[in-house]
Amino acid sequence: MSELQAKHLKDYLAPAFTISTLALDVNLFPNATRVIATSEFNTERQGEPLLLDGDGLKLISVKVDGKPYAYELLPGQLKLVNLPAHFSLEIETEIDPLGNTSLEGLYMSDGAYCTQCEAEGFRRITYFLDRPDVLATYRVRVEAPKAGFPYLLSNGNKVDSGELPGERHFVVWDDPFPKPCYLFALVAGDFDLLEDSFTTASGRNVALQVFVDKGNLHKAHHAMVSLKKSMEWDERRFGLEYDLDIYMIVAVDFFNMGAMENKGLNIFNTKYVLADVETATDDDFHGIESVVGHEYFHNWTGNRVTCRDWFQLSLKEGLTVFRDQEFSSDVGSRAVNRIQAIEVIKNQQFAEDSGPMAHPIRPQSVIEMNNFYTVTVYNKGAEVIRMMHTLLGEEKFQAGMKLYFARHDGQAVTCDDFVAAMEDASGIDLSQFRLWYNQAGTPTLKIVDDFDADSGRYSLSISQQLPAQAGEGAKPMHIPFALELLSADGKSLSSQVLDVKLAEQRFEFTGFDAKPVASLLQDFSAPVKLEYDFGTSQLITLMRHASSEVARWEASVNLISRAIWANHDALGAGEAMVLDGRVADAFRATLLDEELDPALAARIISIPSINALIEQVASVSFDHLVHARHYVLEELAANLEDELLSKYRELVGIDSPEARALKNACLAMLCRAGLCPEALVQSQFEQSLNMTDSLAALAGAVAGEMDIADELLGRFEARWKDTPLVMDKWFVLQSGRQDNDTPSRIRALSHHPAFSLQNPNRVRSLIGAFAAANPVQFHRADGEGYKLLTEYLIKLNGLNPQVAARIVTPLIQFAKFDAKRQGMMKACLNELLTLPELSRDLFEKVSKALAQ
Ligand code: B3K
Ligand code: ZN
Repeated sequence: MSELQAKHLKDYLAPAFTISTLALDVNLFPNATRVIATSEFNTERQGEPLLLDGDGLKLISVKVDGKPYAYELLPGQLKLVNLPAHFSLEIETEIDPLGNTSLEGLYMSDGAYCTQCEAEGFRRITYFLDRPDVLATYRVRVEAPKAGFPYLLSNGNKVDSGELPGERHFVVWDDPFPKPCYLFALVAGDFDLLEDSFTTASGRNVALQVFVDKGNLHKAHHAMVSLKKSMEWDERRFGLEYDLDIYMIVAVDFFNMGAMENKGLNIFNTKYVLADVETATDDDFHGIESVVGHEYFHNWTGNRVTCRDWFQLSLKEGLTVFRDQEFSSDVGSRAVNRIQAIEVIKNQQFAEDSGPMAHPIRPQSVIEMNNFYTVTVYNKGAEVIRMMHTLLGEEKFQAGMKLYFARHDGQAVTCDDFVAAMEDASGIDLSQFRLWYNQAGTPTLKIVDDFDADSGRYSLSISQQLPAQAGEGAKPMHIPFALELLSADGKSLSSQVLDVKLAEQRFEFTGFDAKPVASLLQDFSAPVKLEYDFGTSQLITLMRHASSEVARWEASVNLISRAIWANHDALGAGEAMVLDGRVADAFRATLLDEELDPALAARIISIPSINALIEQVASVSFDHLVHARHYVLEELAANLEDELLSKYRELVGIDSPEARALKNACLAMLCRAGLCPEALVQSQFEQSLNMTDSLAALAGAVAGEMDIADELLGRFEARWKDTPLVMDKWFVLQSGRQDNDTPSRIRALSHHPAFSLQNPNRVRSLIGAFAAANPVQFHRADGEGYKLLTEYLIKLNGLNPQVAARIVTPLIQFAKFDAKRQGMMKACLNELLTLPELSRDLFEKVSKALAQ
């Protein structure tokens, strides 16, 4: 059980040994790859034993300074004693890439070899100091058969290659930048190659290469364009240039996450590379641009300056998400990108922050590091960087970035080092702000406002409440609170950012003729919850007139959520449901507003999901919520039927992502309310030349439970059965169906020829999407939804623990549900806990949930 024990940040010790260089010789065979690792070690703490990490390795030999050396094999470690201050260590191991279904370390994806080493996968390749604060330069020799493996890739620059007997060949790569082993990568296979180049601001020429599965070259262009845009943007906005002569991206179909920023050799999930208009939606195109950007931006924030230990993960991830969000906002719609980021926090991160896996953006203890690649570390981490940006402003923030790189280039550092650079460069005191790194949970701001007509004084009393997750003795946070005040007829009177720092704080504003309308926490200036008694007319004013487009969207979310909760409560009290006519009028005004970006209008008229609604309250009567939401949706659609249809018709044929977004939002609303003519869906399905429209039509038919739904699903399947990424969309639609046959349909589909439990994309589409995005069926009163997920978790536990632990999330977030549902969810978790070979990944999440 010792390996199930948590590691703690407070126990961090600098390594006793350092490694200056590593020569890695990898001789590839599917079931018996030979790895010879030769490292130059140094120590200033001579006499201490050397403990190297290793996992699933067959040890062949150990030599120190060229001679066989005694060793001891411990669980997960290789121990050497009596070592000199400087020595060379040669270790030979054998590994089994073909048998590796966990997709960590070296594995095979559709006949190609590839690696994934972050966080602790390098120890599955050789015994090593598998920790991010050990930085070495790497020279890698890869050897494989010529047939099937014409490309042999690793980090850095290609320095040698040649033919070998037995129809084999080799390539040698040299990476001059010292790096931790989690950034090591190796790929061997046969690919189509898209090539281009980029000239950096200082005039250096960089070769750009995107490797994709044979036959997919035409789908690699958007990724290449995105890469060049990213390189250009990072120079322009952050003054950061690329540093090697070559940048490679390889797309593989079997991949646990989105992509990986290995130095000079990114490995990507095909989902974030391959796209053409026939097979990828507008959202897919946007996702590719943002992930290509994210991985590229890691070259400075992550690779050149890396993390001292894994508790500091947000140092690179929060910052790099902030950078990719800024990139998307600078090259696309800032408002729409901001709305997407806010939705991730409110709909997913708030749930994590109040659930059993709650952790600060810098966790203090971890059992399985892979469980901490979370929306908290990434997305709340990015919000924390964004708050610093708000407090400092762009100029001082950039000065802070410059100082950070000047101080720490080539080092492995902490989140405190980052904040110190921001503080020192700006002269702004961030001492209280640092609490964001320590305290978990979402603070709530309770707001009461008041207007005194005689003096024309408006006041806001803000009290800050910290949740239990923040820990005992938690202190008030430093919260940048953006505020706009408007006149009742919608004129902007003032905009500012308040520094909320105390448990209770009062702000006064003078010179008003009448009570102003407040737009609070504008643009979500901090990741906190608001408790404030908004009135309908106030929200309608904000929806129409707030200067911030994001605030207009937010007002709409508030308006519609209030209507849904009022009806949820009415059902509980046995009263009739109603919808205030002003809500429909406000939506109508949005639909008819010709000035508004249609992509933004699409967001404003969309109804919050059930999961999003659940995050707004402390406990929910689930069936009433589903009923109330559906009622409001039907009422709205019925009220706006003419406008929705005519807006739809107006936008048909306009070839832009923005127009498609609004057109398909209108379609979705009509379909869900049962008001869409089948012929309209059918003709969009048949006439569409792009995946965005054909998928929207198909989704509409399915959501509207139309008679033609099955026929259209069948036609879609027949056309795309050999295109896995498109079949994923089909699996998602099937797992999202609302009828009671859904669990049995999913079981049947898991035997579909296009499905494989070994492929994470397939698992996420059919099983993960069911649990995370089909709450109506997942939370069925008979418990069949929970049972279905558990069945697949049991299978995945042995195959791919990382993916299993990711999709278990909806099952551990049970606290807001009724006792009966909670009981059924816990029974499933208990069943998992008794599995004989429960992985660390699942153990950590399941045991934390049950301990609640
Ligand atoms: N750094 C990787 C994620 C690694 C996840 C390991 N379980 C991708 C990224 O954030 O860019
Ligand atoms: Zn990242």
